[in-house]
Amino acid sequence: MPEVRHSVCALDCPDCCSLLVTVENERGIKLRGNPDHPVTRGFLCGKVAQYLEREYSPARLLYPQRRIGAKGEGRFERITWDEALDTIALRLQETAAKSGPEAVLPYSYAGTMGLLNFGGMASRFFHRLGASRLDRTICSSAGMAGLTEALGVRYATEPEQFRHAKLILAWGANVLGTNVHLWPFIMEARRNGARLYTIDPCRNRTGAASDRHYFIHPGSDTALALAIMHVIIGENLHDADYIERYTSGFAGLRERVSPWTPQRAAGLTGIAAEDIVSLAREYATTRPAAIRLNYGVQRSERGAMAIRTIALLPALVGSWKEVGGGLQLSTSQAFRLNSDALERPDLQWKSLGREARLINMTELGRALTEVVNPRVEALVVYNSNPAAIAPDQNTVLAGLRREDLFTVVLEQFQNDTADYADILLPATTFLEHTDIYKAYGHYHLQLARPALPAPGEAKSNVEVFRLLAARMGFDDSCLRDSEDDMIRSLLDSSHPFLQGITMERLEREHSIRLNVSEPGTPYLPFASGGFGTVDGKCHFRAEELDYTPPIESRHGDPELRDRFPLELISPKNDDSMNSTFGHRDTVDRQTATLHLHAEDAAPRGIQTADSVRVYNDRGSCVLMAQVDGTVRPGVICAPSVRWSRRSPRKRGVNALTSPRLTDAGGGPVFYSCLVEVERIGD
Ligand SMILES: Nc1nc2c(c(=O)[nH]1)N[C@H]1C(S)=C(S)[C@@H](COP(=O)(O)OP(=O)(O)OC[C@H]3O[C@@H](n4cnc5c(=O)[nH]c(N)nc54)[C@H](O)[C@@H]3O)O[C@H]1N2
Ligand SMILES: Nc1nc2c(c(=O)[nH]1)N[C@H]1C(S)=C(S)[C@@H](COP(=O)(O)OP(=O)(O)OC[C@H]3O[C@@H](n4cnc5c(=O)[nH]c(N)nc54)[C@H](O)[C@@H]3O)O[C@H]1N2
Ligand code: SF4
Ligand SMILES: [Mo]
Repeated sequence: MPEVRHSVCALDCPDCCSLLVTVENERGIKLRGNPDHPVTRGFLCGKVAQYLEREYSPARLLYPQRRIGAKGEGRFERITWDEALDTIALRLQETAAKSGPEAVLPYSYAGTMGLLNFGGMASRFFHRLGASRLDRTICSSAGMAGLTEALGVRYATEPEQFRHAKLILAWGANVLGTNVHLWPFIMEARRNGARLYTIDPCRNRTGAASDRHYFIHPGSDTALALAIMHVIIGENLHDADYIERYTSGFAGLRERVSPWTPQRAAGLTGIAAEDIVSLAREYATTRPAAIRLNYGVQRSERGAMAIRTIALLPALVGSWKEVGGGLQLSTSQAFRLNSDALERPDLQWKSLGREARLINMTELGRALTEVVNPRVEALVVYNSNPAAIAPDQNTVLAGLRREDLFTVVLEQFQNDTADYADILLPATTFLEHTDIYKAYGHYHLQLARPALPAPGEAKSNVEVFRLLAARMGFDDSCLRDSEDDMIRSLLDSSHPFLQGITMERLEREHSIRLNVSEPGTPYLPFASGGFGTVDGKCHFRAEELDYTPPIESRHGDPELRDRFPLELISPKNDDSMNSTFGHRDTVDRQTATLHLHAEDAAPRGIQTADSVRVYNDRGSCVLMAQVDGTVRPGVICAPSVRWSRRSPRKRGVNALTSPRLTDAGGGPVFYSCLVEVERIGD
């Protein structure tokens, strides 16, 4: 008889879905969204609805392997776990003895969001070793910095409350593609008369399904937000009462935004002045109005400032006090788990007597080719595919090719990074191991037990680092902890949001809403102040607000713009999860596409289905042109991220992206990228 087991989708997605897996003879035969979960509500996105294809793909890595070809070539031979672990332990010990443990760099991101496998046992292991620490900036650090500047604490409107909004702004947020479980709440609001507007350089499915789509030039959102404030304050549409009670610095804000006329912003953003005026009026006068701000906005050179400025808007119009108002970027900070107990940063003192050096993951290329004292000599990659997803790919690959670099990769599939491994270890999927999940798009904490057996000899990250710790002779008891021990250490927190949430309850209920408000009542984080500042007020600090166009943009460096006149963005592909589904042919085709406008295509002799070479001073890649209305003239869009190993000349879109960092947070600037495009001859 088939049995239904609970699980949680571990992909790097705000929705963090509750899953039901139907299992027969220990084989998964059906995967669906849990109908009883308040956000999942019984459905899954298209990519994970088919996850059993990935689970049982013949391309899954099943055994430890050793590289026998050249780095990047992808030729390997099977070895035993004992051999693999001995080789790794010996190399890490030798490296640490010769050059110091900071010559070892762990590289990981959110291939799984499960906290134990994201960084639990691995963090303990690398802290105990005294390895370099990784600054995990690749996705959201600029946005987090900007949001913290604006609000002091990163709390957000609950997805469940969007159903009460009358106006929803999807601002750099492809809801249908990357956050589809918000969509039913938006549809419910629209059935009750709400309007949905999108602000995006790309008219994707979400833009097409909106009541209005505002094409904005990449990296110009701060100018738009300042002009919206100009109109709101100039026309006296702000919420004087909310401002008086719960904010500070309003007089300065009024002064700061006075030169930010809609006309001025129109030139910078490409949005007509009268549209900016009407958008501002509607935003201030439609009650309640909610903003879904996503991370697209902060992948540009001054992305932190953009997030910060936009995030001040709800305080200006008082929409934080309304059910269905406010703003959501991320909910994750509300999960006040005891991460120090899980990750044990204190172990660094045992190994090094201090904190280890910090290496910014966005600068991996530089870290592998330029950083010294010590040089990175061993790289351990898990939950990430840096050969495809990191910016400035040519430098990253030059680093990965170094013969003196020892690279270990824990992976489920033979992807770009796996091709560069010296030792390649087979990893379990989230359906096969225990983990605990916070979300970044809702407030429900979830536990998952293995729903399916691991195939071949695949092991979880937790298990691999536990085994390695033993091999290295580390005798700290926390390095022998079970998954349940680790979960209990995480739950050991006195924060009121976690009160009453225990392992036993999680086991029984699978998903538990944080105690952010009384059960059944909406959570309004800033209805009456409560900002993360000393006085609980939202500080406008207007003198710090400012807009400068990205260097790599149409209003940026003129010399660069003359040579590379097109602004390239490479946002998420609807059917992808970064590079995770790169083995699928449909995904490969979608991410081989370059959308461009007819006005840019015609003078270059480019037509739909032509092969084109996209290039700048950093590199080039080959894509297939699609001339359509997705973008405006001057902007081109390549849905991402394709596997380079499947791409012509083994280079993907990140061969073009810049190694610059954002204005705050040290994040990548994927969407501030000037290029030129040419048709490849027949
Ligand atoms: N289907 C799918 N879902 C995903 C992912 C995926 O790869 N595929 N990835 C997951 C991950 S890692 C993350 S971080 C989230 C991210 O989720 P999102 O932040 O929603 O995704 P992005 O595609 O990065 O950016 C969102 C939108 O911002 C737009 N954009 C780009 N530059 C600008 C700009 O300067 N201004 C404005 N206003 N908009 C801009 C893009 O065109 C895009 O439509 O999604 C997660 N979910
Ligand atoms: N041009 C461009 N580049 C981008 C972006 C963009 O929008 N444009 N987006 C950026 C963003 S927002 C992000 S978050 C990064 C994401 O970049 P990555 O964090 O590298 O994410 P993925 O490409 O999804 O790769 C995750 C890998 O983890 C593996 N994995 C999954 N679960 C486990 C596990 O339990 N154990 C182990 N060992 N492995 C596991 C998967 O098989 C997969 O290969 O990409 C960034 N790169
Ligand atoms: S990727 Fe996102 S929407 Fe899809 S199943 Fe996972 S959590 Fe849900
Ligand atoms: Mo991300």
